Amino acid sequence: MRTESMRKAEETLTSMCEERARMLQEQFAVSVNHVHALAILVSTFHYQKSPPALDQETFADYTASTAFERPLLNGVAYAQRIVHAERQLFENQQGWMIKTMKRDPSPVQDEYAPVIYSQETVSYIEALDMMSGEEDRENILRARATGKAVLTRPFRLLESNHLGVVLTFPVYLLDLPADATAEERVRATAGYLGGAFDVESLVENLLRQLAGNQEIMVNVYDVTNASEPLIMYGTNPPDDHMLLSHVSMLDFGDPFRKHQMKCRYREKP
Ligand code: WA2
Repeated sequence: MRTESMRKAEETLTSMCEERARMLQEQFAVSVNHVHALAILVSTFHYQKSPPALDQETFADYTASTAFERPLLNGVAYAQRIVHAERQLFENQQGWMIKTMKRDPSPVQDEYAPVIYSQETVSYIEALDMMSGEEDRENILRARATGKAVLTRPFRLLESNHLGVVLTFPVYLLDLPADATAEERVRATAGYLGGAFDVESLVENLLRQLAGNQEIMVNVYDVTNASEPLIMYGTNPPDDHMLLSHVSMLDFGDPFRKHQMKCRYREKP
């Protein structure tokens, strides 16, 4: 029998979950929009000026003073596309060697994506070839072929080891028509502007501020593969079908990925 109090509990859970999903999606969206603007900044000041009117110090200053615009990102960086034939000259000019994400000198590859500009909060990825990590590499290839913002599946981020996802925007050497082919896009690729959503600590922070946080448990999943949901936030709860739960849809702006939020009461109401 559905009692009045159960109906009330359900209603409360639904509205708390919807509110959290809306807030998270909103903060995600403003962060993505600002990274988009940074990709345009690199295109404008690094590539449309000769010599480039951007350097590490300017990038670090600008990204530090606009960090409030990207509330869920632990930092942003720009990785330049370097093909093997350019590697020697590039390393001589930079005064450092391209390293793998495990911090070894990079072995020979067809091409690399070393970080040349970074926000100070992620300065540890400077000089690292972002194509040497599986998740980052997949993002880079998909971003440049589509011209769109793309997200990785949830994985453990460098340094913090927190669970998060990486966002990548492509930067091109020239203005491409909206209907440019993947091949044309790859050929025109200058590099990749992106950053990491530290979901484990920054989403925690966001949810902690909301009323009712003690009563409910929130999980976020990457459900791109419906039969194999990947946990993105929260501790995986025991599957107790006796507890009320509510699923709210999330749209993080990458049509290739599907996400959802699942909320439960910590105790039977
Ligand atoms: N940024 C920060 N921490 C990470 C990470 C990352 N990628 N990957 C793993 N841990 C410069 O797509 C280009 C940032 C990658 C952009």
